[in-house]
Amino acid sequence: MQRTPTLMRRNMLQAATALALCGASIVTTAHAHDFRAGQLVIDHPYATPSLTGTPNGAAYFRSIRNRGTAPDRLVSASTAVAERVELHEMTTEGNIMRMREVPAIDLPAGQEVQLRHGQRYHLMLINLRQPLKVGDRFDLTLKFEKAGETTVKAWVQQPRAGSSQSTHADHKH
Ligand SMILES: [Cu+2]
Repeated sequence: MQRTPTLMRRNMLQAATALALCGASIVTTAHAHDFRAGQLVIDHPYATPSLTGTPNGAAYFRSIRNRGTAPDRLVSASTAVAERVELHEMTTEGNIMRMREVPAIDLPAGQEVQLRHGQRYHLMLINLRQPLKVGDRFDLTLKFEKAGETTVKAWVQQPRAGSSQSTHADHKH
């Protein structure tokens, strides 16, 4: 009978260790999240908080990585939080920054395309149905030419200090 308490104690220790490990992995994934669609790795979809009085918002990714041997393209996106989503390219002409809608964002084979705030491309959320606040999460459905459709979770967060000061929320369409 003397063995029982020892055994119980060991089991409790194992349970505690398992809990600790489990907790650790939850903490790690809370800082970044990624999704797969075929050969594509969609890393950390996020959106900036919307500005009061502006109808539009913008969504970004840390990157989309194409691990395959064939090129793919992001051809459209949609979300319940906005009337529609446009794929935008930012260009600088002289000192003027311009945005234009593009039919697709190329994802070359074996390459990682950066789609962060202040970089070449972003997703424009046209006519938001609700304001986007820091900490919110929303579903964003992406359609790729080859990898098909996939729904990812976008996190609303303040862009890191030092990134481009331009907000795309106020440009006209
Ligand atoms: Cu835009």
